[in-house]
Formats: sequence, structure tokens, C-alpha cells
Amino acid sequence: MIRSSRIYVAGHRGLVGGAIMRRIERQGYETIITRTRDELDLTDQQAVNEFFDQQRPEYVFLAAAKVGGIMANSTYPADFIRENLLIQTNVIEAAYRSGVRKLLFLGSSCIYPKLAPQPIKEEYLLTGLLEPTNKAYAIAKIAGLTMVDAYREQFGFNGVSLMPTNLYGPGDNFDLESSHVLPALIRKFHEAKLSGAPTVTVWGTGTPRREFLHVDDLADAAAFIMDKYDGGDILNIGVGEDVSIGELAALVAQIVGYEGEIVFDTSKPDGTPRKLLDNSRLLSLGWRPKIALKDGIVSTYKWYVANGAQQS
Ligand code: GFB
Repeated sequence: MIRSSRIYVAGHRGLVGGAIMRRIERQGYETIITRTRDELDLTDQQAVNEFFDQQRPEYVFLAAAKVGGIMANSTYPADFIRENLLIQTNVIEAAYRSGVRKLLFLGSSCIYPKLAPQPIKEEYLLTGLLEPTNKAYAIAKIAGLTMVDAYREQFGFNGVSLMPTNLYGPGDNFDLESSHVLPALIRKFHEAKLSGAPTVTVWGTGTPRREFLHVDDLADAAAFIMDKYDGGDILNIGVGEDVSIGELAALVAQIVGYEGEIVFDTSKPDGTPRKLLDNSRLLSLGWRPKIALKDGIVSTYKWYVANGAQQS
């Protein structure tokens, strides 16, 4: 990408899209194209084709998706598979048809088998059964990376696919029903501190392990890959270590300054026991994450108090 490149960020207001916008704006790119959901419905193929024909972007960050945590995914599987299949199919097809030079597709670590050996290598894809709580979303994302692969094979279209681990950071969703664990815990402990609540409830047993990558590290890697990687292999991106949900809850409580009791609601699902990614492929390309989990949670909490607390 050069300064005058026409760059389209699909999903520019989301957690990932917002971080990508911050990253490429900081680099001084002059023509960054965005559309809000009201301006362009990415589930409408004709509207997407017309948009690409008019705007002719050269580079596309496909960060638009319907995302959510374990409860949202297990409650609305039809919405997750339908919207994600439509969005990615429309954007990949229109990008190819309109002559986009390169598209970056973003998947998720939940594409891998529930009980894959850890850390998870890219080649473990489709070697076992998926985690039931997010199977619909996972299959949509597997279809997306497969479509990128097929368009490269049949048409020589330069699409690359990045599979991030669990993400967090400024601009996250803090709604307690639809969010992921880290923003949910930040909000729960913050509100409990303010209200003086004696306990905070954490879902599940607290034993599952999760890996967390700050979204600014992801955006840095996305810009790096857009410039440096033109291969057909999917790339995992993580930080190389994980924590248990119980450890995470204790860490967030300490950062927020909550001193009450943590209780576990085992009627809520644990989801997959572990999904630590092997990111040696990406590391071998020369990229590495910079934001440590504790620092990332501290800065995200500061952002939440300044912005999120009013919204949610
Ligand atoms: O982040 P999370 O919703 O998604 O849940 P997944 C991670 C773990 O945190 C689960 C526990 O074991 C939850 O039971 N947890 C504890 C909580 N307290 C809470 C809470 O208050 N809210 C939430 N949300 N979880 C998602 C997939 O799986 O990972 C998505 O459903 C996507 O499709 C995403 O792939 C990256 O990590 O289990």
C-alpha cells in the first residue's frame, strides 16, 4: 500500500475495524474509504457490487462481521451463520469482480476443533468436531477462508486470511449478554465496585483457558500482512500464552480495584476448554505482538471508564 492507495475498511466502527482505522490513519494513507451500516448493507450483494464498481478500492480489510461471545453465539446461531456468510460472500465476490489488488479476511480461533492439540497449528483445521456453542459462526468463517482460497486457486485473486485468538481493547462491546468475557468482566467488576456489591458472578467453572490479543496488536499485524504476505496459507495470530478464566477474573478485579468475592455460575457454558494458537508461521514472517495482557487490560479499563461506561 502506498499513500495514495484506495483502502476500504469494511466494519470500520467495530473493535477490529476501529483499530485498523487508527493504525492506517496514523501511517498517513490519504484515501481510506468507509461506509456505515446505514450507508451500505453488506448483506445486499447488488448494493455491495455497486459500491465496489463506484469506489474501486485497491485494498480491502474485511473486518465487518456479526460477532459475539459464547451466550450470543449459542442463542442466535442462525443470525451468526446467515449474516457472516452473506457479508463475506458479497465482499469477496465484489472485490474480485472490481479488480481489488488485495483483500485481508479475518476469521477466528474458534474455527479449530474443540479438542485440537495445543497450541493449535493452522493444519489442525477440519481435523475434528467443532465447539457446539459457536459451530454456526465457526463454519461461516471456515467457509470464508475457503472462499478466499478458492478465489486464489481459480482466479489468482490475492486474498489472505488471518485467524486471530480472542480479541479485546478500546471500542469493544460491553453488553453483558452479547459480549466476550474480558469486556464483560471489566464492566461487571467496575459496576460492583461502584455499587458496593459483595459478589461478582463469573460464568462457567473458571477452568477454561483463553488467549487474549489486544486489538491494536491485531491491527498492526493486519497492516504488516497487507504489505508483506501474499501467500495462500491461513495465518494464526495470538500472543503465545493463555490464562484460565478464574485467573483472568482475579486479574481484572485487581486492576479495577474490586475487593469483593468472585462466584462461579456453573449453569453457564464453559465452551471450548482451551484454544491457544501456535503463531510460529506469523512470527517467522517477522511480526510479534507488543501489548502485555495486564497493560492491555489497564488501558482498556481506562478507555471503558472514559467512554464505555456511559454507553452500556
Ligand atoms: O469470551 P467468551 O464469551 O467466548 O467466553 P469464547 C470465554 C469463556 O469465559 C467461557 C467465560 O468459558 C465463558 O463461560 N465467561 C465467564 C464469560 N464470565 C463470562 C461473562 O460474563 N461473559 C462471557 N461472554 N463469558 C467465542 C466464540 O468463544 O470466542 C466466538 O463464541 C468467537 O464465536 C470468540 O470465536 C473469539 O472464547 O468461549
